[in-house]
Formats: sequence, C-alpha cells, structure tokens
Amino acid sequence: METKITDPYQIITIERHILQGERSHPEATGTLTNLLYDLALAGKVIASNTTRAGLAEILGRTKEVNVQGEIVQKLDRFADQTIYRINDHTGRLAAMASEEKEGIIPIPENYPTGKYILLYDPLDGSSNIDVNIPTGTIFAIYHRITESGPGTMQDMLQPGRNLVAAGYIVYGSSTMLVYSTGTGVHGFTLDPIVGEFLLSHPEIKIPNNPNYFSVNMGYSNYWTKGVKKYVDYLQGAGDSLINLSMRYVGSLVADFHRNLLAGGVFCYPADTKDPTKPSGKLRLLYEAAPLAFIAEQAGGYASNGKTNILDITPESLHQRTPLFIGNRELVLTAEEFIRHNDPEHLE
Ligand code: AFP
Repeated sequence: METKITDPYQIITIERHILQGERSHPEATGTLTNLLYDLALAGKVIASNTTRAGLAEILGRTKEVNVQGEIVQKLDRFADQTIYRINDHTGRLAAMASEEKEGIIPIPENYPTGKYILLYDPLDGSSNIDVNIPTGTIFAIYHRITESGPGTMQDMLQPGRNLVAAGYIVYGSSTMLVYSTGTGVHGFTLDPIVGEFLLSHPEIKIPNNPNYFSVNMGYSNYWTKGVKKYVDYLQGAGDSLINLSMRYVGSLVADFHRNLLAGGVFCYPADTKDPTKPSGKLRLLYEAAPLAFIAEQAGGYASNGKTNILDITPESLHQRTPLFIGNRELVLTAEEFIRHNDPEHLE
C-alpha cells in the first residue's frame, strides 16, 4: 500500500495508513483493510494483557500441551482466543490456522465465509513471559484458492510468495505493529494512553551495514559443518571482514525486529539435538513465511539455507523449517557456506 506523507507533523493512525493504502487500489473492496484493523485491535487487546502478565491471576502455566508438544501458558490461550473471536464472524475469512490448534480452524456455520485465509502464531516466545521478556504475534494473510464454502487445506498450504499481507506485533518496552501489503514495510507504536497505533517507522529498510547476529549458540555442537563455519564467519573468523555482536532474546519476533531496525541476521538452523525436529524449531506457515515477506519488503532476504523461504510450498500446517533471515548479503552467505560444506543437505 502506498503512503505519501508530505507533512512531517501529521499524526498517522494505523487506520488512516491502511485506508490511504486502500485508496491506491481502486478495485479494493475494503475487506483487507478491515481485516488489518481487526488484527490491530487484537494486538491492542493482547498488549493490554501482556503488560499485566506479572499479576498473579494470569501468571503460570495451564499445564496443557499444544500441538507442538510445548507447555501452553494462559496468555497463549488468551491471545489465541482473542484473534479467533475478533475474526470468526466478520465474513472476511474462509478459515484460520493457529500455532495453538492442530487442524484448520473453521468459520462457525452460522457466520458467512469470505475470501481470505488467516494463519497466526498468537503469542510467540511465550516461554519468556514469566521473566518479562518481549513476546509477539505473527500473522499471514492469503487469498483463498477454493471458490466458496469453508476454507480447505489447499487454501492453507500456499507458498509465502502468494502472501497478500503479513505482519507482527511485538509486546516489548512498547507495543509495535509492523506490517506489509507488498509495498514496503511500516511500523506503528501503540500509544497506550490514547489506545492508537501511530506511524512511527515509515518505509522500514534493513540497514546495509549489519550490527548483530542472533542464534542459539547453546546448540552449536549439533550444527552441521556449514552452519558452524558460517557462525564463525559472522564472528570474524578466517578471511571474514565482519565481526558482529551477538544478541539472542529467544523470542523470534523480538530478535527479528531488532535486526530489522538495526541490521543483522537471525538464524535458527537445522540441528541434530532433537531427532524429532530435524528441521529446527520454527514453523514455516505462521513464523518463517510472514517474516520472510516482511524481510524481503524491507530489502532483506530469508532462506532455509538452500532456498528462498517464500518459494517453499508447504506440505503440512505445522511444518518446521530452518531459518536464516535478515540482511540479504548475510543470508546469501549462509547459503554459500551450506552449499560448500554440507553437500549431504542439498538434495
Ligand atoms: P516459545 O514460544 O516456546 O517460547 O518458543 C519461542 C520460539 O519459537 C521462537 O520465538 C524463538 O526464536 C525460539 O523458539 C527459541 O528457541 P530456543 O530456545 O530453542 O533457542
């Protein structure tokens, strides 16, 4: 969506920004605009709870285990329900999918279905809540492929290249929403007093000069030779001309957001630590692909170490993928190290 801001003193709310973008598409019906508003609303509701997460009544685990085998905390469930309830009745969606739910989330029969598909990770990094570290929501929006009726797996399993819009909300020292509809990346900071997301970061571009690399070094013994050599390279080994600082929050949205604004690369490679997760931990459909879309729109790149994340056709809803994302050159270099050192991983 195109936004020409001529007066630097203008206050641009997210509503105004999305609407301005819609006007540059005369064929637009307003459905996507309203869907994005709804996600911003969900973000405000979730933020109002994450900021109170230290309060006794919502702290602690539910002791339930989600489809990924991870312990679900109360705020995960709250975030999941919030996004679902805000979107189930609007007639904009054919179906939804969430990290927290095993199958497709259908639109209830008493409500109309619409032309979009929404996939989301309601509260990424939730194991960090108890220790007051940022968490985030990630969302991905596609056009449905099927013509009508309830959305199907065919509608869900689309390559990131087909994304219509994607974004994330980071619940950190402030709450920020960052989104793209394919014409640049724009960031909004929530004014908690006014209750509005205000444009604070127009036209985000990943700085050319990277500052950081982010990876869980605790797993380095389980990496392939190529990944080890690449991470050494990021630290200045051999003929490397760079020597980056390491920053790793362990909350994908927070790590990605920092590197998007400050320049750098985030890696969650495949490792041999857990034989049940040979492709790393992160999910293709509602983590890697939407962030890859944002990265590309900001001049960056995302790869699984061999291929552009956006070109991967998913085979299942909760598919995992290795992820290298951030500065284009740094991600291309990761692919190069893997190509040269890990031939067994190339088929
Ligand atoms: P949780 O939601 O269980 O906290 O997992 C967060 C996450 O999926 C992602 O946000 C992080 O980048 C990644 O896991 C961290 O995983 P490690 O602890 O294995 O480094």
